[in-house]
Amino acid sequence: MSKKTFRIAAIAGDGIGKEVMPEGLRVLDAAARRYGIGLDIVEIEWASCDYYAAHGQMMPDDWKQQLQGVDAIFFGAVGWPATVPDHVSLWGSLLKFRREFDQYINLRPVRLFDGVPCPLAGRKPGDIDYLVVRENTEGEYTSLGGIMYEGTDREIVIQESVYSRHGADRVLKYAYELANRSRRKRLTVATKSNGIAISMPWWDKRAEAVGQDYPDVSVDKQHIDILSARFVLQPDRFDVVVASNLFGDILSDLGPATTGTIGLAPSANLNPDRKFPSLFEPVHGSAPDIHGQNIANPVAMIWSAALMLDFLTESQGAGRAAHDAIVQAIEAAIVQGPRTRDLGGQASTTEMGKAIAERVAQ
Ligand code: GGG
Repeated sequence: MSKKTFRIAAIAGDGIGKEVMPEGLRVLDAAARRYGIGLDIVEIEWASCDYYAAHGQMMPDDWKQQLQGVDAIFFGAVGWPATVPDHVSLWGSLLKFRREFDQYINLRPVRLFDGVPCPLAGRKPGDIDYLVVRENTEGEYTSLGGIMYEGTDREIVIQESVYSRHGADRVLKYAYELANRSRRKRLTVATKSNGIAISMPWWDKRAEAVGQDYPDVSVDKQHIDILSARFVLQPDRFDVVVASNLFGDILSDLGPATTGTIGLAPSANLNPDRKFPSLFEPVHGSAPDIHGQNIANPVAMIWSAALMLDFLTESQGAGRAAHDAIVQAIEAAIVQGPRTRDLGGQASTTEMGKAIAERVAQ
């Protein structure tokens, strides 16, 4: 039987996306060679604010056709607010991918690595190790609404949130499945059913209904405010956390911040049905403040590459081995160096990327 070659669209995007992408590709190449995984990388310039400056839109009209036959998208970062408003760049690229490719799961692992100074006093590796499952196609992220009496002192703005039973149930089911396979079998459901009095009690009810099929999973519904405080005060009580689009976005920046730096946090935007390509990207954005200096931490991009290989191979054989080797190489590089500045070192993005790639290749 001939070996499958995976076709990957590499989209660096904006800002530090262009600096961490080469390191992600370097490590992917090292892993593919070592484990005999066929990769065909297609580098794409659009889905960036540079493309917008030249064409007045983030992506070409035929972007979907151009991605035909692609197995996954490896994405850097989007946003360059000096030239394109953030909501225009986000809705014109990343959110289009998530919606049109029905990437309804945004899986964001949060983990404290050995060797990283933890901002939470007394916490050690193992104390912070959980998964945030963010609903990724609906919720608070909508363009439904409008402004009335604009520019007057009677100005009114309405912005709708949208939750469907189909959308909530499928992300809850995914989170229950993960919790059921986890060591602690614990699921935390982020909610705000005391204040957001229609959609959040409904979300709680869907969590109960879907949970009927998972009697071994213990479920804890927590309001988003206290849940955020507990991410800081009691991170060891979390295992799998499921949240709406906005709550999940906030939690998955807060969680990594408690593990030292958001520069470590990867994410997988998944279409678990595998009908469309999934997208793998660091949680961090384009960071215009540090762009162009070759100092950004490439780990989030590199860890996202590991998640991509794991997903593409359905956690089997060479893909699983490559995933594990990349994560081990990240851990070793963090402990032994070289480390980027956010980890207390002086290394450049390139030096850290090379150090991880060399370990993967060994
Ligand atoms: N690599 C992630 C990225 O570029 N994020 C930009 C951003 O603002 N994302 C918002 C979101 O994930 O909803």
